[in-house]
Amino acid sequence: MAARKTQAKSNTSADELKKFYRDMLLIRRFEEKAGQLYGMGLIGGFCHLYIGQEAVVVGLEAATEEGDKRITSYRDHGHMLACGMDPDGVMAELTGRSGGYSKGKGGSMHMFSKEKHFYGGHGIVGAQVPLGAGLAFADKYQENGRVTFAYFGDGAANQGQIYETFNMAALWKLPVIFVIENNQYAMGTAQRRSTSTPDLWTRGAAFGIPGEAVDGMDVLAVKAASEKAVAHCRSGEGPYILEVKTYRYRGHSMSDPAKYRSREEVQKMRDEKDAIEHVRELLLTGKHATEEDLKAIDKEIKEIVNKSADFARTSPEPELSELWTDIYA
Ligand SMILES: Cc1ncc(C[n+]2csc(CCOP(=O)(O)OP(=O)(O)O)c2C)c(N)n1
Ligand SMILES: [Mg+2]
Repeated sequence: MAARKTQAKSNTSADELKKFYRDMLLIRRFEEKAGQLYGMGLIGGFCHLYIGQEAVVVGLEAATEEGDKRITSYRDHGHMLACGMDPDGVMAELTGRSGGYSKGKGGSMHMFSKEKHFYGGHGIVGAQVPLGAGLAFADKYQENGRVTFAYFGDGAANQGQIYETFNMAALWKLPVIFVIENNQYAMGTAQRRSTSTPDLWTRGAAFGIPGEAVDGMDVLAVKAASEKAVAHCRSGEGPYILEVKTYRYRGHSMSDPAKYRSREEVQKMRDEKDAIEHVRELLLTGKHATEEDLKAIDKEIKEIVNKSADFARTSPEPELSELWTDIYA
């Protein structure tokens, strides 16, 4: 990895750094495996990988408490793993098997876990944002002190429904953190080609919603920003916007020919900004872990991911009788 300022910040411990390394690596290896299964024809439909963006969700989750909620777009496998959903159930949903979180009937973009307070997985760009405000409305109504994380992309940030939601969330002081995962592209459209201002976090100004931008390739910076945003929401001050600057290494989805950016651009991010390498370096240079310790974590993750792939291949397809269950009619 090329030179990068890697000073350990004081708001972490060796154990937490190791947990960040482990949690981010789980997402990366899981997604690499999903990409392989897709290539083998075992996953059908759309499949949007989260590789490169791991520090966003892992850093944000570090400030959550039991009962806090999360809702996101179709680029959702990382969010599921980061909030503690079972890799077996997620992978089996990708392969459309009965052991999946939606019994194999939802696929990559439509998984939920009531237990982990994960409200999807939404294929319609931006649709999850007003739903996220609705979750926060319920929490405010019940006065339970919970916070909702509503994630969306830089492309979604240009939609009208986002601003209708900002208005209501600010008016009613809803405990919702709007997380803009700015990975610089909306499908093949670079942010500079679609967006009038580069700083998306300032978009709340018209509604009196505070916010900030954060380096989404630095998990410690994301965690610190998340703590601040959560404290703001829990104290009853209303919504907060976090624009997390990140980058996706893979195509928009598995069927993206990636003609809109150069290989060099992607390689430069991988070499200079990779979030997992960053934490690895902090662990080693700070002598919080040895190469052997990290190898043990790598092995553990590989086993978890291989097991999930085996489960996803061997779990049976849904019974025909399932065609008529779990549907609104
Ligand atoms: C309402 C709607 N319009 C268009 C699409 C097609 N579409 C799917 S993803 C996407 C780009 C969204 O980009 P961004 O919000 O930056 O999220 P990212 O994919 O980068 O995570 C588009 C236009 C859609 N799914 N829904
Ligand atoms: Mg984007």
